[in-house]
Order: sequence, then C-alpha cells, then structure tokens
Amino acid sequence: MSGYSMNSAEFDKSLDLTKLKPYGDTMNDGKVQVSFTLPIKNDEKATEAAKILAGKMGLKDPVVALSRTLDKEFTFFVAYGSLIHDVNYNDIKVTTVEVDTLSMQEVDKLIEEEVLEKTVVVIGASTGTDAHTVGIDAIMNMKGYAGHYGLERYKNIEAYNIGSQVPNIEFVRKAVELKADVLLVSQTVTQKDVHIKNLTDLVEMVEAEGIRDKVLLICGGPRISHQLAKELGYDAGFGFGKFADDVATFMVKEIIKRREINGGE
Ligand code: B12
Repeated sequence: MSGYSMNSAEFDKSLDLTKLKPYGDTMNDGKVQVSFTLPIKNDEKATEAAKILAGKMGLKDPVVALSRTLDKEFTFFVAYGSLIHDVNYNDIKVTTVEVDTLSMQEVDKLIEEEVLEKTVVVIGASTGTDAHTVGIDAIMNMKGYAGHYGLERYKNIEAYNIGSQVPNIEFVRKAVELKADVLLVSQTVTQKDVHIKNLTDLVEMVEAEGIRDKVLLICGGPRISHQLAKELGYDAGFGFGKFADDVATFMVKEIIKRREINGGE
C-alpha cells in the first residue's frame, strides 16, 4: 500500500522515529538518490562500477539512472536505491542558538532601552582567502536578503562591512580601531577544512589582542553550525536559512545578558 493512500492513524503506526529512514513514496522504503563523478570513461563497465559503489554506500538494489560523459576520462552518475541504514531520531541532540527572533524594529527598541551606548558597533567580513561576499552582504547590506533587511538598515546598529579576502590581522586591527562590540566572520569555502584553520587563527588573534572578553565573536556560512562555532571558541554560529534579524536578536540579547552578569558595566 502506498503511504499516500494511508489515513493518518495508519501513517503514524508505520512511522518509527527510533528507526527513521528516508521516504520515497512509501513509509520506510528508504529510497534515496546519490550523484557522483568517477575518473573513468563512460561505458558499460563504468556503469557497473557506479552500481557496485552505490551498493557499498548502503543502497539495496541500486539502479544507475544516469551516466553522463563529462570528459574523455570522467563520467557523472546518478544512482538510486533503498538505504539499508536508519537513525534513532529520538536520541539526537543538537546545539542551536536559542533565541526567539525579533523584528528589526524590536531589536532597535531593545538597543534604545537596554543598551547603555547609543549604538552597537558591528564589523563584518569574509576573512582569509575566502572570496565569497554574498553571505556576509545578505546579513549586512542595507537592502537585505530574502525579505530580511540587513544590519546597515538598523537605526541603532553601526555596521561596517569590510568585504572579502580580508586578512585576519587586518580585520582584528579594524575591530580595535572601530571599538567594535561584535565581529561577524563569513566562511564559505570548506575544502580541506580551510575554514577551520582560518576561524581558529582569528580566535587566537582576538585573544592575543586582549579583546576576546570585550566582543561577541560570531561566524556564519552555509556549512557553519552553532555547534562547530562553539567548538572553535566562537559565541555563536549561523548557517543556511539564517538572516540579519536572527543574528541581530542574538547579539543584542547576549550584550544585555553579559551586562547584567557584570553588574551593569
Ligand atoms: C557565487 C559563488 C561564487 C562567486 C562568489 C562571488 C561573490 N562576490 O561572492 C565566485 C565565482 C567568485 C566563486 C568563487 C569560488 N567558489 Co564559489 N560559489 C558561489 C555559489 C554559486 C553561490 C554562493 C552564494 O552566493 N550563496 C548565497 C548566499 C546568500 O548564501 P550563504 O553564503 O550560504 O549565506 C547565508 C548563510 O550561510 C548565512 N551566512 C553566511 N555568512 C554569514 C556570516 C555571518 C556572520 C552570519 C551570521 C551568517 C552568514 O547567511 C546567509 C543568508 O542566509 C556557490 C554554490 C551555491 N549554489 O551555493 C559556490 C561555492 C560556494 N563555491 C565554491 C568554490 C569551490 C569556489 C572556488 C574555490 C572555485 C575555484 N576553484 O576557484 C572559488 C573561491 C575562491 C576563493 N578564494 O574564495 C564551492 C565551495 C565548496 C566548499 N564547500 O568548499 C561552492 C559550494 C560550489 C560547489 N558546489 O563546488 N564562487
């Protein structure tokens, strides 16, 4: 029977969150699709190699749905099958930024009422060798992104976006010069873990400069999670689907919280 035709009671019974599997068109069928490239020419033997590899990935009854020649010696494959693995959803623990996101107006009001200085100074960049600007622009630019205004538009935030491929040392110097309250770092390229090394270097520089406890250090990017950020010594990390209002809410609430802990300093 297809999952689509089940009523909700039957549906609930066949869903076991302790053994969660991908859903194709029937509950628990485990259907997935994978794509990859092999450095071999596109022929029958290549398709067989792709099928065997898909089987070794844990796909039962794999089928190669597409093999496309990329070059004389490279072939792209799409294969599908039923995943033999499952996951216990109930056992999963994830560290996330826990704040109820406020609107731009609410954040501005909170700064006005609760933060002693007039404005919160924020400096942002894509640092190291990373040339991607669109992510940090999405968070900072006046016009914003996907219907969320960027930090430059906030009345009580002084935002400085200093671009991409900014050396960490220059970024830290600028933060000191501007007396920044918040440092925002964007990292998009994660090949060979280049982001880990760069983010670690930055934390070390901020510490060496003696400003670590005076600033909020926040990183973001498509493959950045809050958990990774915390592990690397950052105060928070924001990834895919996060916007200026999420980070603005976090930073302002965190500044207020820290001020309260330090007795209003
Ligand atoms: C546009 C683009 C480029 C442009 C960048 C132009 C520019 N001015 O930015 C150009 C052509 C220059 C480029 C170059 C390269 N790119 Co490129 N690029 C892309 C592409 C197509 C889109 C990225 C993008 O703009 N996303 C849109 C933004 C809005 O999304 P976002 O960055 O995730 O940002 C959101 C969140 O992550 C978060 N966020 C991001 N940063 C921050 C920071 C903070 C503080 C916070 C709070 C939140 C936050 O908020 C944003 C809004 O929700 C992606 C593929 C893709 N479709 O994603 C590849 C991609 C990122 N590029 C890639 C690569 C490999 C490169 C190159 C190395 C290629 C090469 N061999 O030369 C070079 C990099 C050179 C370098 N030194 O950095 C890979 C990265 C793989 C990896 N994981 O390492 C990707 C994934 C393509 C791929 N599939 O291979 N690229």
